[in-house]
Amino acid sequence: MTKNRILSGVQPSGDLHLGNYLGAIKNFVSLQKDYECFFCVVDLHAITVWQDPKELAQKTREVTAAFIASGIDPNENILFAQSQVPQHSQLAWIFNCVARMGWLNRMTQFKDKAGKDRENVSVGLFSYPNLMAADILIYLATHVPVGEDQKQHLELTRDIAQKFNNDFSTDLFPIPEPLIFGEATRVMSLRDGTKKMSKSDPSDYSRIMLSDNIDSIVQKIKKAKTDPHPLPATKEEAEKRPEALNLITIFAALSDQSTDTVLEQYSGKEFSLFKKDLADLAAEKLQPISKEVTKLMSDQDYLDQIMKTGKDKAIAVAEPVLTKVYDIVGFANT
Ligand code: AQP
Repeated sequence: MTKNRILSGVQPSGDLHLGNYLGAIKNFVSLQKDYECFFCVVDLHAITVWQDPKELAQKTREVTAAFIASGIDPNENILFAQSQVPQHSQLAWIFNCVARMGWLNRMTQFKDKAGKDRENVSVGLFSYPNLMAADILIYLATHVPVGEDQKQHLELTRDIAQKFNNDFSTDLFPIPEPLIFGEATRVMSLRDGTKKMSKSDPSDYSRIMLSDNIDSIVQKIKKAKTDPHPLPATKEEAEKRPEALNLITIFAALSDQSTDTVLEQYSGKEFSLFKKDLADLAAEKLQPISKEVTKLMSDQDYLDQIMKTGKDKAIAVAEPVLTKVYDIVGFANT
């Protein structure tokens, strides 16, 4: 039986944080055995906001290194940079003509990122979900592991696939399923339990980076916002305390336990004790990844070779799909 196919991506727009790891990369690692996987460093998405050209290629290598350091096997999976496979952008243009303005106007991530500066943000930031749909559908991917924040974009991908299939009376595109799982599908800021942990938060103390050393991890967790009460007894109780819930779910995800099991262990205990254990756990899990990233980054030829092989394999799959799409749309084949 052929395996179902996964596509997922991570932007090289800044250093990776615990949200990227627990919401996405850790799940990629656990899925790689059961799926044919395409993992992509989405540099075209990254430039929807300004990226320093002197740093972008290096950051792309860093994300590739983080994939490998986290446990993704570069020989069994296809790792590549999005910009190097032109079929993504070619299909995205067609999807720009399939998706409706009204659909994109509903995207909450655009509203959050553009904020009050809507007139001044790039057109790419607005049409980003169409490119994401192309990233997925150019490989006819059936499943997409993402964090909770990408759920709405994936629904849009499904709408685009469906509309394309209907408009052109075809069944070319599968309707891809999101894979959103684990105890930390939406890791929140350490400074504000109602805001997503993100690369662009101005406060360094809002997030734990994969590259943080032990001291930074300890300091950030120590300073993480909590409330004056001891740890709650149940998940329902924790849900009323967003900062507490965030730290508990991070602990659960890092230790591969359920939130309920963590609560059984720590219910009624002080946060000072819990935070110490959480810092130890985070350091134990993240330090090996960070060390491996540093090691891999010292061998750029190796990383470039992985991405080159990945690019060739990706193009071999994407090219015939694009040819079919061009035929279906009716472009002259000259
Ligand atoms: N806080 C999060 N919790 C769980 N999952 C998360 N992801 C991102 N943040 C969290 C997941 O990580 C994958 C890659 O995300 P991305 O590179 O597209 O980054 P992003 O969503 O743009 O991340 P940031 O950090 O929030 O960047 P900015 O600050 O630029 O917006 C995705 O699967 C995503 O769901």
